[in-house]
Amino acid sequence: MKVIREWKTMLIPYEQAVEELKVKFKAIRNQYRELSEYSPIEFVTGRVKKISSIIEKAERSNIDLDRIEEEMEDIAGIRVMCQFIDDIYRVVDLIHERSGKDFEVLYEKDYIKMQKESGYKSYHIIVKYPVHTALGTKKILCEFQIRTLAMNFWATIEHSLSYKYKSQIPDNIKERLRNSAIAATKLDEEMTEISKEVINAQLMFEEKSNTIRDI
Ligand code: 0O2
Repeated sequence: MKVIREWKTMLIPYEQAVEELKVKFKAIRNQYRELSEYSPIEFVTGRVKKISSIIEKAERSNIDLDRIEEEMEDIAGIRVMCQFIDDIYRVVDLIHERSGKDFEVLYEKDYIKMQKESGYKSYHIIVKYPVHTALGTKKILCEFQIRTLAMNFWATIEHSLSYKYKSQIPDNIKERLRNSAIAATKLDEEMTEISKEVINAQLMFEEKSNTIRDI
């Protein structure tokens, strides 16, 4: 059994990885904005799992505590929020383009096309990330979760309810959560439609203005 000091030492590279990766994703977002281009990244957050959550998840998932660094993929977690569903796949492409450079993509889970039983939706990518610390270089596992603002809203509320009910959410609440997940999907689809209509209207307006100028 690790003592607190050993846990803290183990988590140092994870803290560093989260800080570095947040900077990298935020830089992508800022570069789009500087170029006055639409950014598929709305905002980015990151966290290192708390020691108590690591131990709780290891018990729940039957992971030997001596193997958590090899088997627990989300000790370091980065969350990328997007406005629209299409943006998620643009971010996924950006991540693939950087694979082999900043990090190595190991595998991914598309919980948008294959929604979880709870109603949870998000795109997960597990990467191996090299961290250079005072204690040497280490490759750690990190999970990227890419989702829309509506998916994030749903997951945040569902997560805090799960915590409140110690993962024993009553059936009627589970049902209502599944219904609200359907409503969140509808919201995402409607927002996509609205944005397409606004873009088309803008294009038509620009075309008209150009024609008038040509006369
Ligand atoms: P936390 O507190 O967010 O870190 P599993 O054992 O199936 O739960 P696994 O196999 O590690 O998890 O992988 P999976 O399914 O990709 O889930 C990893 C993370 O995705 C979870 O980490 C959550 O952050 C998120 N997630 C997955 N399913 C749900 C869900 O139904 N609702 C919500 N709100 N989030 C979900 P943790 O460690 O469970 O939680």
